[in-house]
Amino acid sequence: MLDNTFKSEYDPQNIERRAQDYWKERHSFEVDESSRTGPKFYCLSMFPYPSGKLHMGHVRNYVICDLFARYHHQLGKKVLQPFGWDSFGLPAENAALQHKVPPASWTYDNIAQMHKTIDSLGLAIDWRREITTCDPSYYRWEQWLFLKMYERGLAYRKEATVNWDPVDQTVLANEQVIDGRGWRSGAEVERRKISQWFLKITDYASELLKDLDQLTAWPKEVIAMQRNWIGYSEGAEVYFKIQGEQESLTIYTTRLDTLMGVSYLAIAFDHPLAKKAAQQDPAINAWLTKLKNLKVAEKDLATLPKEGMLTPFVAEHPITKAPLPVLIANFVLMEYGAGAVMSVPAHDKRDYEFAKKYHLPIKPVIRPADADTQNLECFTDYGVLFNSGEFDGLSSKEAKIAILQALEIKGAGKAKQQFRLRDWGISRQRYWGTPIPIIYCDKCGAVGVPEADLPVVLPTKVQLLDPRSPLKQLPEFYVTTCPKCGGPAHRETDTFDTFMESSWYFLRYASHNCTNAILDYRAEYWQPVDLYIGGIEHAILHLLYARFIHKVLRDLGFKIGDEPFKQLLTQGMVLKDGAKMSKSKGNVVEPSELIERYGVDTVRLFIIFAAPPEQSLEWSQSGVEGSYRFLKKLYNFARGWAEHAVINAPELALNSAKQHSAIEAWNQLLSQVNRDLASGHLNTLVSGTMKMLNLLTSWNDAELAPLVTKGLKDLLRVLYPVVPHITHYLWQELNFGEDIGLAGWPQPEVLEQREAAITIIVQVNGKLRAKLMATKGSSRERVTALALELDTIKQQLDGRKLQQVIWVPDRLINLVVT
Ligand code: ANZ
Ligand code: ZN
Repeated sequence: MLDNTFKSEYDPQNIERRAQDYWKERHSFEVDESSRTGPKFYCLSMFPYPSGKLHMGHVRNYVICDLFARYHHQLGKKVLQPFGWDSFGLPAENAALQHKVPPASWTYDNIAQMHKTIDSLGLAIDWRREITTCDPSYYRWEQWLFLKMYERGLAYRKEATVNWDPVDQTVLANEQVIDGRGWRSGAEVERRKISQWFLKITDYASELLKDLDQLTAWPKEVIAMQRNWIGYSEGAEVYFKIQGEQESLTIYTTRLDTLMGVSYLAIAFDHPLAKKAAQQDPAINAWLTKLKNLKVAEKDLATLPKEGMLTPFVAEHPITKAPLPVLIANFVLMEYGAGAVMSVPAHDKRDYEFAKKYHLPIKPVIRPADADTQNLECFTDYGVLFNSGEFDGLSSKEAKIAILQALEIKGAGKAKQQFRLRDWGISRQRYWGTPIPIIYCDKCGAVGVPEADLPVVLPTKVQLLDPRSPLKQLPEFYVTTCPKCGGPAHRETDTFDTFMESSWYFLRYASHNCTNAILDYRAEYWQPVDLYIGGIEHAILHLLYARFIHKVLRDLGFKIGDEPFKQLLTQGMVLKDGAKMSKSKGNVVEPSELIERYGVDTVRLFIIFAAPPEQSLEWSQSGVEGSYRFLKKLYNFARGWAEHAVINAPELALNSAKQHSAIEAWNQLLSQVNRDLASGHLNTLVSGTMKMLNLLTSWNDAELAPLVTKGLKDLLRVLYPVVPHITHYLWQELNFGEDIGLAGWPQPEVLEQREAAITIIVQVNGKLRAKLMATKGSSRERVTALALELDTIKQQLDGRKLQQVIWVPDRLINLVVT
């Protein structure tokens, strides 16, 4: 009866090859919008950068995603799980310099290599939809999208600061600046202003904020990070008169309640008033020049010690008319609010430090509600006003309103909302990226490349000799004619920030082969992504940019909804000996080596079992071996069952108490694993299946044996999303069917309904002695017989005579004995 392919030993290599061949031959995971009924489920992991090697963090990401994809498929949904490569970016340029290979061939070689490892994972991916972002068929639509945004005023050019390496003569990305020096040349990095392209994400700031409320299935901390980054604040503008000046100085504050405690005003070093001060005072001029040429990377600016300088200007308090000094301070940012602040050292930490350093007055005006005065030198909470004249006694909340009214009457202020979010700078002075489709003409200015001329193809047969972008040295690329006037012109040689590619790839998977538009009805069908899985390091920028671009595409007329990702799962890191597993730490475990040795099912099982998906996973060799042992045990059990049991024997009617309690125990485990999966507790799902196998192993007598067939069918299906290969194989070998992936998901309710087992209390002389399980509606005789079979009742009745049976149907049986 045993098929000779059912090997005696667990042989993962053979099993996994067989399962993967089966899926490939049958195109099991290719999904079309019209095929198979049932709700859709779009399951996506963040696509990787093809650095060359797949690491354990990737594997964890894809295994978790694959588990959900297979599970939802079992639930009868139409599941889309695509894959692709985020293949533009700096590492390809660095590798090109180091190994003297063109970035394109380096990238495509890496993709081929990583493809192999991914294939061995046995993921349920629809490979027809594979996307490679450095392919012109992909980025042409990104260029199209940019041009649409340019037409609508959502893309514009302005001067912005970059990190300039004076030795390598090139702009550096922030990550290429190490301790203020160029990563390669070691030269001190300068800040330079050059003209760059920006996308107006600020136009969408309030919607990006408001729609966070829709994202109820995102981790709370990610929502908080997004909210902080957008940085909405409600405050007021106040206009301070400057003695002897026409124009007043506007400041932005969120603490109007502290107005009566202002002791000075502070302006940014690049504020127009600071420039004016510099014209009058050479010392100021010298200091500003120093600040301007400061050789620090953008990212280090915020960490500089706080410095300031007094200007000759004197401001007037709008209510008290008291004179206030105006200072230039390096912590005031020109880009935020009004580029100027009213400083209240008694209630703001930064103002306090600054006032101490420069011996400026400190005037407390807010006290805690439960104290007569302010006892801290710097009290930053809300409270009750004092020292504030007509506003004394008001709460901070009341005072904000009252002071605003007073200012409005004088024309000295108004309410103002503010976002911290800045427009998105997308120009990169790099080679390996999507060319920005713009042509510069002396007559017509910056002209968009006509749609018919797209894509602007990035030349790939290039040799990188130094870190400068070769595009700037390739006249065959940049010399062109103006699409408007036909005159001589040149192309933009900057490329897009690679966050551009990852801001819409999840839409393109659906419409992967659409040649006449960026998206089609299929993107509308699959949106939103039902479950998106990736690292927490993308909690802010990637997700924000993707949400933004999604909304832009919606506004271009695609019916894709307001938000791209319904549920977000941020997976934890993979650690080894407590440290992040990484090449630089030299503690990497190679996925491919492990897979060769144990098979991918073992790796999958370990990854799922070792930690809940959101938490970090500590690598453990003994854990891997434990997983292998479990699979071997499962295999041997199934094989033993096939040898000794009558497969497909009719399941016996459940008629013994023992069977009922076995079924009850089984149902409990099945309910538990169902709950675990629904709530994403994948590690306890696995421990549930381990208990299930133990239970099955214990059903080794004649009475329970008939239940094992059903149990094994359940167990294999529950394990299938975790270890799809071995379960696929056993399902076939046990003659349960062709394809376990199509056999559905075992729900405990189904079983409960069928058996409708209920608990009946067994009393002896009115005292509770036992409980038993019986089918609902069982007769008095049947329940009596079941009760008399119970060991505890047998002991109770030993030598006594049954006089009477009191019977409450479906609830209680009382055996009266003498
Ligand atoms: C007076 C004041 C008193 C402030 C006080 C705070 C506490 P958010 O919530 O982030 O919007 N500010 C305004 N513009 C600034 C700029 N360009 N650079 C640096 N700081 C600036 O913060 C708004 C607060 O940040 C404002 O409220 C202002 O200081 C400061 F007890 O005004 B506040
Ligand atoms: Zn022109």
